[in-house]
Amino acid sequence: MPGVISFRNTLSRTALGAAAGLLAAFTALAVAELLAGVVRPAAGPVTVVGGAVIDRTPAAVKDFAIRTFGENDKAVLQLGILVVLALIAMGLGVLSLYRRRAGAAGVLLFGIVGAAAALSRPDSAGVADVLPSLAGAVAGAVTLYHLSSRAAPSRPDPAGGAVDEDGWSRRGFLTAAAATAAAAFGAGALGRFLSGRQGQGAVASRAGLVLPAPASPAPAAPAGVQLKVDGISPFVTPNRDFYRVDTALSVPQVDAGTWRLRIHGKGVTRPRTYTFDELLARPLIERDITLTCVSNEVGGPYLGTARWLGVPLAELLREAGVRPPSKGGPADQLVARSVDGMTLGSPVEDVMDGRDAMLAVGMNGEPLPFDHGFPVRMLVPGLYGYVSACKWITDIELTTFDAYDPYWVKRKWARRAPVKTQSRIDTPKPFARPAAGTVVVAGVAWAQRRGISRVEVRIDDGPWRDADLAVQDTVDTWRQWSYPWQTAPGGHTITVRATDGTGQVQTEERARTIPDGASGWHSVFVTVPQTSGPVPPQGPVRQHHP
Ligand SMILES: Nc1nc2c(c(=O)[nH]1)N[C@H]1C(S)=C(S)[C@@H](COP(=O)(O)O)O[C@H]1N2
Ligand SMILES: [Mo]
Repeated sequence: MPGVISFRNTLSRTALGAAAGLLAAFTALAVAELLAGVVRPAAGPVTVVGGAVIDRTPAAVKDFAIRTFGENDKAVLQLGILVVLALIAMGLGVLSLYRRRAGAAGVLLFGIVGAAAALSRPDSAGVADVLPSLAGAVAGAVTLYHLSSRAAPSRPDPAGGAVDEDGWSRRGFLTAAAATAAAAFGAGALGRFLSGRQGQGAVASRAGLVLPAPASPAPAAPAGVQLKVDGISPFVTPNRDFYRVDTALSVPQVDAGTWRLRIHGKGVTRPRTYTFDELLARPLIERDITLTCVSNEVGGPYLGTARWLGVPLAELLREAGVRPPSKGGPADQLVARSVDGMTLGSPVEDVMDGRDAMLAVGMNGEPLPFDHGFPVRMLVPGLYGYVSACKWITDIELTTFDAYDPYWVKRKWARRAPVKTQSRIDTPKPFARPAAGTVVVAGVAWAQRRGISRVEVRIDDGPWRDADLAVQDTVDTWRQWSYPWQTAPGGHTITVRATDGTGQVQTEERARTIPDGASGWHSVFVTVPQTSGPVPPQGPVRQHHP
């Protein structure tokens, strides 16, 4: 009989069950997305579960993820969550063929896991955050219950479709499945649209922003800060190339018009809340500062230099009545909190010692990009980002290191983390085959607050030779260097080390990134071909094993 297939084959029955499970999961996600779009985009189930996974990932695994996937680590995590979810959903779908209630209950259980994840996030807004996961799970459970009734054996098809002798109806199942898929797709798309709309106010507030001119402009960077060497990192890192490190699975889209910054806590005699316009009305400073991530391995990419525009933070603190510990102030830790619940702690002494700690509103001549903390982020030259550079900042609390551990410190990173003296070879690249003759080795060195006074290069086990230094912009920026190397054929290891402005030579001692930043010398292995003439193009490497 056309349209009827006897699904006696357990395999195809299993496939139907798995399909029902997938559809139920899809429905659950779509409904959750829809509700998240209405209440809060950051409360979507994949976002909250991903966030909870990030919060709980041991530092070593997180380090591995950053090393392996770089800035795609979050995409990989989300994909991983979806794959795990799909596998479990298919399992529940098959289960529901035999035990329909158990299958549906399994889906509900997932909603509870999602809701718990949402509540555990540092930025949890309570009920609004558990709603998407719970409602999604109910929708998913109902879907699975009904779909499995279409697909399950020994039950006449209520829709009147053709039924085989086991009670299976392909048409009934397919119709229900198609309707479910269409409805879920619509709900999901609507949810995405609504989430997008929530960000529109933020996008408009950024697009309409005209940054005031600085009262204290950065001195024009001297021409000599940028060496003319191919392959060296540009002195100023363009915003689109600036590294990004944060725990935000969905980048906060903050409307500058409704944004507020509160300053309060120990020793704050005049607590105060600022609007964005109030900050912009103050005299702004503009400074070149190199920002460095504590997760940057020796030779790694997680640092960059920008021309930042912002409000001097020490002045705001002084106006609030804050005194540094050296002047008898009771608070030694400043805890910055972002709209997404991240907390970062900096020494009050450092913030108020005269360095250009700021609440930045501009980056390289434009408002902060959303990825880098729009509308306002903190920066403290000389400290790694995780103890200073709070993006999407909304609250500053004065407290003590004894009284409070911020996010990363709870996860075994150091309470205090000044930037270590480091240097990096940008060119040649590892395993390059530079043409014989003079090869220009070049890169950057940094020791924020102390500056760089010397860079040396060593070929193999030879003597250390002074590199040529570019002009130093400020002690808070990296410094370019280059070294003309007269090559000899063969394989060579190039090593670099820097000396900071206090005369301290960069340590050779290797340290891991955790707890307070990597140390050791960066080296690069290259092969100089025997031939002098033009170098033949390199084909793919032939392995000498199968
Ligand atoms: N809100 C928030 N701010 C944050 C972080 C974060 O995860 N959330 N990460 C910090 C870390 S570890 C670093 S290194 C810098 C990176 O700033 P960037 O992404 O603009 O380069 O931001 C800091 N500020
Ligand atoms: Mo970082």
